[in-house]
Amino acid sequence: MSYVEKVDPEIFNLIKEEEKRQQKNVELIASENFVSKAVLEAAGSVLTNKYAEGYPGRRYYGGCQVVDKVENLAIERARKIFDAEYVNVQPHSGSQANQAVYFAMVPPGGTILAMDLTHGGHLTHGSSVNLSGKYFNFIHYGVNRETETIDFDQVAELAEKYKPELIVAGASAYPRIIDFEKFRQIADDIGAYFMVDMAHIAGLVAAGFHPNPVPFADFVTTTTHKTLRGIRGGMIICKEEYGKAIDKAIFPGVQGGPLMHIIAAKAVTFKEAHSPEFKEYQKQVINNARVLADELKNYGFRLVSGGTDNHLMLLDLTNKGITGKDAESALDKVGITVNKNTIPFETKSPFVTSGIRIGTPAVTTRGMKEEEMKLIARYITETIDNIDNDDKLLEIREEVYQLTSSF
Ligand code: DSN
Repeated sequence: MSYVEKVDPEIFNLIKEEEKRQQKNVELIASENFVSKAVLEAAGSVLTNKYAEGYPGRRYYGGCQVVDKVENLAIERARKIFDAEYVNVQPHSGSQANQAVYFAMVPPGGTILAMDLTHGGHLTHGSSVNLSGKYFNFIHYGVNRETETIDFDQVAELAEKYKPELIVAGASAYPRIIDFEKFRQIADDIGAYFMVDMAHIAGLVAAGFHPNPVPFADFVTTTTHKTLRGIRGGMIICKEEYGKAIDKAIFPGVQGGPLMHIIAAKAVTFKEAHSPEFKEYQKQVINNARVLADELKNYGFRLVSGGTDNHLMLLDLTNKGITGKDAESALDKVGITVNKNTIPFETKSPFVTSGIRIGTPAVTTRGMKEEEMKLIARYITETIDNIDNDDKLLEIREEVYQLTSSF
C-alpha cells in the first residue's frame, strides 16, 4: 500500500489500524468474512476506471470489449455454481438486489409476504424504516412460539388471507434449514411469485450444505460477501423468462453504472467457490457452529430454536439477566466481536435487544476448528459472567489475543 501511504497517510494509518483490529479480534459477526488476496486485487484493479452502463454486448459506452468479457465470466461462473438459468451480477448490494426484484415484479403499494425482522428477517423485507416497507404493503410471518422455527401454518394462512403478489423467504438471523419447497407450494396455491434472499447461506448452498433455492424460486437474491466469502456486493438469479425485467430493474431502474472492478472480484469469488477447498471450508463452518452451540448450551445459554443447522446461532440472554447491548460491549472489551440481535417475540428495543447473534464463517476462514470453538465458548461465558470485573476482562482479552496470534 505504498501509494496510499505516500498520498494519504491518514487513511493509510486507519487501514493499518483496522487490519490490526481484524487480526487481533475473534470475529463472530455471522455476516462477515475475510476475502482472499486475489479478490482484493481484482477489486483494487484499473477496472474501476470504466463506465459500462448497460449489459454485455449492449452498452451505452464505447470501449467495453474487455469488461464485457469480465461480466460474462462472472455470470457463467455464478450460473454453474447455483445451477441457474439467468444471472445479473450488477447489484451493488443485497439491498439493491431485493429492491430490484420488488420494483420489477410488484406494483407500488402491492402486497408482499416476508419474514418479520424481529423473527430473523431483514430490513429490506418490508421494515417500516426501509424503502421496501414504505413503497409496498408488506405482511409478515414469523416463527412458532414453541419450536422457534418458521410457522408454515401462519405463512399459508396469511398468504390465503392477503393474496400477496410475492412471497419472500430468507433471513439474516435464522439458524435452521429453510424448506423452500413448502414456500413454493404456498406461493403456487395462491399464484404468487416466490423470491428467496439467500444472502446469509449462499456459501453453504454453493457447497451443497443447504438446499439450493434456485430450483424452487422465481428469484434468488444474495450478497457475495458473507458465507460466500467474496467481495462486498449483490447478485440476482432468476428464471430465464424474468431476465429482461430484472436487468431493466437494476439498470436503469435502481442503479447507474456497474462497478466493473467489483464484478471482476465477484468472478474471482465464484471461481474460488467452485473448488474442493471451498467445500471443505463450508463443512468446517457448520461443524464449528455445532460445537460452539453445544458448548454454549452446556454453559447454560439458551439458544433460539435449541441450536443451529447452519453457520449461525442466536443466544437469548434473558436467563443471564443481561441485554444484547451490554453483552456486545463486554465482548468487544475482550476482543470478541458479535452483534446484539432481537430474538423472536422480543420485548426490548432493537438498540438494546435480548440476544446476540454469533456466526463461524470468519473464524473458520482463519483456520480455527472444534478445539478453538471450545475455547471461544469459554471466553464468551467468562466474559458474560464477569461483565463488571475489569481485571478479569483484561485477563480474558490476553487469552483471546493469544489465540488469534496463532491464526
Ligand atoms: N446486515 C447483514 C447482516 O449482518 O446480517 C444483512 O444484510
